[in-house]
Amino acid sequence: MGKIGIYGGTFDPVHNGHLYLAKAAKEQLGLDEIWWIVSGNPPHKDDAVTGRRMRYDMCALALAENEDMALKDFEMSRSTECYSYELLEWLHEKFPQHKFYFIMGEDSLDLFPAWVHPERIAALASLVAAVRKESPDSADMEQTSEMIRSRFHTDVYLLQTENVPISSTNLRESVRQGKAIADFVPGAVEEYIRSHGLYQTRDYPDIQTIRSDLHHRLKPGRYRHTIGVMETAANLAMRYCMPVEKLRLAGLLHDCAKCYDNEELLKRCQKYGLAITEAEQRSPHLLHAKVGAYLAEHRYQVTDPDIVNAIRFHTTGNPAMTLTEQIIFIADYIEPNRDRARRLTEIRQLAYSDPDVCTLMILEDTIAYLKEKAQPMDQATVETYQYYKEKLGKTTFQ
Ligand code: DGI
Ligand code: FE
Ligand code: FE
Repeated sequence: MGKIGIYGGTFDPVHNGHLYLAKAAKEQLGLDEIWWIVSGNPPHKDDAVTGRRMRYDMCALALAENEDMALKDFEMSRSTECYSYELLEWLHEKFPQHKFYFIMGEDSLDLFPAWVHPERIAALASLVAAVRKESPDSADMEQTSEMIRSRFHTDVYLLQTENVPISSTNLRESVRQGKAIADFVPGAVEEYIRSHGLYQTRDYPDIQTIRSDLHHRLKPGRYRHTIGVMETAANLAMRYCMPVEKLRLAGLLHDCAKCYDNEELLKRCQKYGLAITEAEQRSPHLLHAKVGAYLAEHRYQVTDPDIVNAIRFHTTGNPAMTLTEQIIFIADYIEPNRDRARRLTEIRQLAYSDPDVCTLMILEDTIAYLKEKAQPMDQATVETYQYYKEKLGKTTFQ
């Protein structure tokens, strides 16, 4: 029988205060493991909550180096919010051998009786709440916990904690104001928030204006493809709880430099001061990605670096792409007007279920195609392929 702490929450984003509380619970109660459970997205539309996948990914980064902290994925397939009593009933049924300790966010003990079915929670788990050391409320907390003990016939543990003045709400606001948050979240989480452009309300340039500009500049077939990538990127954004407007814009702009021929691309690289790789020298069409990224920033006034990079890497890919970059890379390959690639049906399906495997298959097929045509391979293509192959454990699908 294991003593398992259950730590559920929105974690939008996960921060050092969460880690501190989980560690305190583990140490003070002698728990074997803490199971972190990231809540689903509420069914009503609520822009304040980031997509579950991203909140989950941030927790994975935060917990990567903590062996006794386990990130559980029980709710991954559920789109609706799961009440705590439902979660505990489910856990109790699946893991009858364990004893559960339900860790409550700070100061929520007195609200416990107002939860949905508190008696069912209390029947299946001990309750754990944090009291700040030397807090004037600690006497009240003792009283509250006594009341809950006798009313619900369950153990209630009070953790002694330092005052950790961090909240997810404040962190979101800090990011919005451009303030540093490095002191309050693990480094990898900070990097994730930055690279995904989370919690920033950005003013995106007007899609309609750019659309009509591209309608004039691109050949009809290229324009059709562009719209196909834009809509496919929007679909994938919905699938992965990403900002739809942002992905549409990235899709719309990804081939914005396709109106230039090779000579013009080389000329513009020189003019804009963009470095040219060996493969690009020999296959200058590759440069439409770099030049496109430059135009997005300077001609179309895109300020979001994640969008600019998605355009920059859309042809070759890049190791450890952000989800935005990956979606554009994939959408470019699978949009409805595409019909030549082999394994397209399979790759299209994977786009909506496993973006990493999908990315790897696209790279495999692109590399096979380049070999067949004796085309020079860009270093970025090779490195991206190796990165995803390694990430997925050497699987090949040939
Ligand atoms: O611009 P699109 O045609 O919509 O699509 P894209 O930007 O993905 O470009 C696709 C072409 O680029 C396709 O013919 C494969 C080629 N490509 C991808 N990686 C490399 C490459 N060509 C060379 N020479 N080297 C690469 O590493
Ligand atoms: Fe392209
Ligand atoms: Fe394209």
